[in-house]
Amino acid sequence: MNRKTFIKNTGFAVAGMSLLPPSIVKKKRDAENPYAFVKLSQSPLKYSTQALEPYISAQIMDIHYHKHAAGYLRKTLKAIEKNNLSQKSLFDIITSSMNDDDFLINNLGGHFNHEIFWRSLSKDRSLIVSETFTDRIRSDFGGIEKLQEIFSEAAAGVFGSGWAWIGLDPTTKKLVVTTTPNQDNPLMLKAEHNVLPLVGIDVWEHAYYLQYQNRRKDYIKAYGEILDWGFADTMYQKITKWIR
Ligand code: MN3
Repeated sequence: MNRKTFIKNTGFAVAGMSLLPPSIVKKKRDAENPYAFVKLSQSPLKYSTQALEPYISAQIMDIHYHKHAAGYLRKTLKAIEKNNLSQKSLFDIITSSMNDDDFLINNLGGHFNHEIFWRSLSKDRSLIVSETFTDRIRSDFGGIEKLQEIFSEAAAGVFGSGWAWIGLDPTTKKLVVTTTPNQDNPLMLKAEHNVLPLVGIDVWEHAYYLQYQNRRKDYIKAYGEILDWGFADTMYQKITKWIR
């Protein structure tokens, strides 16, 4: 879908499109925003850095969370200050043109992506998902195994550094698998396919190289073992409710 349709259908540029005063619409929107958990801080991990072994080593988790992701946040804070954006929500910034500032795009993208990534992982992952989500997956992909297969193939096919995502297309209301290069997020206007991401896999080498070296496919397989479908379901429910 093109940018204008995306903005129109998702209500991101909602002022003037509602009978309610924009301030109230905005408040309602913000309160229910499925990405409200992304703040200008790192959320604590809901598991220890060792908890995902043997799938992802404690060393990787430690460096990834405390060094790489922390660095994206630190630089995001800098970029937000430089661009006078502290009054805006991170969601509003990431879905705007972001002043075409590459430093801001790369680092806010990095922060945003990792906040989703940590939540998508769990050692005690839930494989039980709601009927509505199961039906959606079955209708769009034929089943959860098939979805996981397509998602894994997309992740393996990312050239260089980037991400693969399972997202909801706000126009068709269907689930799609898409990829983004670098630290781009499918919410960004520049994304090839604008979708609302449920979960994403980080295929930067820093996410796996210390343990898997060049065996990206083994890392993707391991990720599949700790992907929390319960979280994907929660995001699906929040997103569908929000864009209704
Ligand atoms: Mn990373």
